[in-house]
Amino acid sequence: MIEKICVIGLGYIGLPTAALLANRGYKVRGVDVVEETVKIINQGKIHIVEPDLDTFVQSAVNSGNLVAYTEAGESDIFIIAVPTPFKDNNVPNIDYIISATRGIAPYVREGNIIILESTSPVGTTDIMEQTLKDEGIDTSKIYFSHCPERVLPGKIMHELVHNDRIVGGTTKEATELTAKFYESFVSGEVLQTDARTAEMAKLTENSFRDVNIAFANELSMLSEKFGIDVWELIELSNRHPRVNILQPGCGVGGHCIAVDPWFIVDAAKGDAKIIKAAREVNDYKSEWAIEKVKNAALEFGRKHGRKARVACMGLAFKPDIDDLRESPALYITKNLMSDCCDVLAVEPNIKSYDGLEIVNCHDAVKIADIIVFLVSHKEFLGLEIEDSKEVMSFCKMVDRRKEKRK
Ligand code: SAJ
Repeated sequence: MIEKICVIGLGYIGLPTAALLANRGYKVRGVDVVEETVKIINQGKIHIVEPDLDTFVQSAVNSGNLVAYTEAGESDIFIIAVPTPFKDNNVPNIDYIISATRGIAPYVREGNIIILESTSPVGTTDIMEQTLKDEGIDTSKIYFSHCPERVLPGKIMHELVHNDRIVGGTTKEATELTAKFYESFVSGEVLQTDARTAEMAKLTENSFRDVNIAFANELSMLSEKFGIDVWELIELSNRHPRVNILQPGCGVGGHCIAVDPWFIVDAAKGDAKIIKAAREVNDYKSEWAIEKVKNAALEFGRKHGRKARVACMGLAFKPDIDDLRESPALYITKNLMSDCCDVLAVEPNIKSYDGLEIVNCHDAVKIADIIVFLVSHKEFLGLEIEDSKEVMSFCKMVDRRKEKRK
């Protein structure tokens, strides 16, 4: 009978999972290496922004079912949900997984289930087992599985329960036992496979999205060249019953889609041609945007004999969130802060960031000479912009002046 669960890594995936399980009656030991995080959680509070998470954590802590520590402890199930970043050369870095696995080694017992939820290169679940063997543990009666997290930031608490899950064990028994556990709290379907397929499925999902966004981004650059409005083009093409083009943007950000495809490219040794090209197109889109804005600023400078004031509208990696991780909008804004223009950074979802002065959106559109929409935050929708201002849009953001003129 499963009673005790140890969740290693209390970030965007681990904390919601731990809180959900605790609310379902499991005794959860949350583990994080950051002492401050542990302290905040034990007060029933949260250290990240995610709708509804605060309520879940508060009731989990109040019930006594969720307690956070800096070290693992004895448990029936161990869930590892730590980050898997990549190194400078786009090679995945699984050091956090290895060190989390070593961290549970003293507490692992016969019959335990060890689940990897972190997005990982194919073969990582096997490496986890090998890591425990290297620590001198007999793993023959321990069950190892991968169950990739698939939740969308902003909708985590809903998707944790309602999404279908993929469970892949290193043995059939591990798959079945792990699937049974997820079925106890997931209302979506729990699909069974092996560990390597589960690992690849997660990478495939995010690469699929990256490739499709790259197609939209390529179309946006071609449309500019051909003098076509890309938004109208996509809207019209999507009226075909079997066409569904995504939205172009100023690049692809976040800690998942801009990262995970590289795990496939690295392992494929030259064979992941489309996936690699998509990553390059999406990264290039940000450089292309920088070039366009710089040229517009230089042109303004030539005409008016002074530096242009450029408002960068949005810094987050996607609309209506405060997350700046791998954000192309932030990258573009920082890049523009060179000597060719004066930048006004606008981000309604954050108060301050690393020495950057954040300007209110209404003030920014009044002060700026060039207004550059990078993220389509809801706050930007009703903005009144004077006719004299130059507007450049790298995201779905209707220029209301054009609408009025129609
Ligand atoms: N984007 C576009 N155009 C679009 C859609 C997205 O440019 O049409 C951009 C966004 O602006 C953003 C980036 O793509 O910069 C990623 O945003 P997203 O909303 O597509 O996805 P994430 O990174 O927030 O979450 C993804 C999800 N994966 C898929 O939809 C296949 C989520 O389900 C995963 O759990 C998550 O990655 C993860 O943790 O791997």
